[in-house]
Amino acid sequence: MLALTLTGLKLRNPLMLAAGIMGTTGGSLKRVAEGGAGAVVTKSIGKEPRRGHSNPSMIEVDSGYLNAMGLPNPSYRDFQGEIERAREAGVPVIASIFGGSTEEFLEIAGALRADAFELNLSCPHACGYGAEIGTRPDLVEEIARAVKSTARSPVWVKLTPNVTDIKSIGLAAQRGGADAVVAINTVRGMAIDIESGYPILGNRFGGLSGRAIKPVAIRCVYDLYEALDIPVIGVGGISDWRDAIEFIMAGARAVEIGSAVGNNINIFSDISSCMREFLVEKEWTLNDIYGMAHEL
Ligand code: RRO
Repeated sequence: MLALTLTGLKLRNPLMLAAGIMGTTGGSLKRVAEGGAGAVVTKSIGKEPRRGHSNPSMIEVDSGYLNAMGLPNPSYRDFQGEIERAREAGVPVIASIFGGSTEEFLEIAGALRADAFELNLSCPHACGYGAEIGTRPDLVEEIARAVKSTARSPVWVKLTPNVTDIKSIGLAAQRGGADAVVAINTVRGMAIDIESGYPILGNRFGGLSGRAIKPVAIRCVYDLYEALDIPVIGVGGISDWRDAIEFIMAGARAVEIGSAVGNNINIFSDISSCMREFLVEKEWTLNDIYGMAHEL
């Protein structure tokens, strides 16, 4: 009852692990898949190994987390084995990839094999990467087009909410041939230690995730659903089954869950059983609730 086909991938349910959480090793991705996820997305992988920003790189704040991990990753050259191990769980494995140029994206997408690619054009705090590229529609279109023209797997583009008009970026991804957009990455933020007067994060600034950003994400998904023809994948602050339903009603074909996995690794099976019960009680299908909030 929750199964769907998303950009050609068969998912047993619309609940996926978001990039950045438990996504660095095949073992942890596999464990999340065994906890009921319909698909899993890896930590963002780049061309060269990176240690990331200095600590503290993740802190808890009111209703969420602030992170400035700084794209730590082992490089795509050392990552295929992790994807293969994750695939043992039998669900699609999506490689989140980042680059500083079209050529870098092409190099990585050309070398890695995954069930889909999620292009990270939205990390809010990495010089030369992520949102520095993803706030420019011309570059988003160019990168989406280049990767799509060579990749053997579907191409998703993950969008930043830190723009005036997310629809214009989503439309650029669609023009470039992206198969789906993913909304949203973290919201720019920072915290200051009042005893010392210093910013707390090693990088000073970071990205806010968790419950606090859900209304921002819902609005982005709602707007993108109206503007685009390709599917929108919703992410941002999902903590329980009601949140997942809300995203689908806003227009998300599927959702990704990140911060909340830290508190409950079996959140995917918990949410899917509650979603099933809700749909049965209401006599609705997944399709019935998809975009329901637009049917006014
Ligand atoms: O690694 C990070 O610091 C990071 C990434 Br790649 C991202 O896309 N979003 C985020 O909040 N942190």
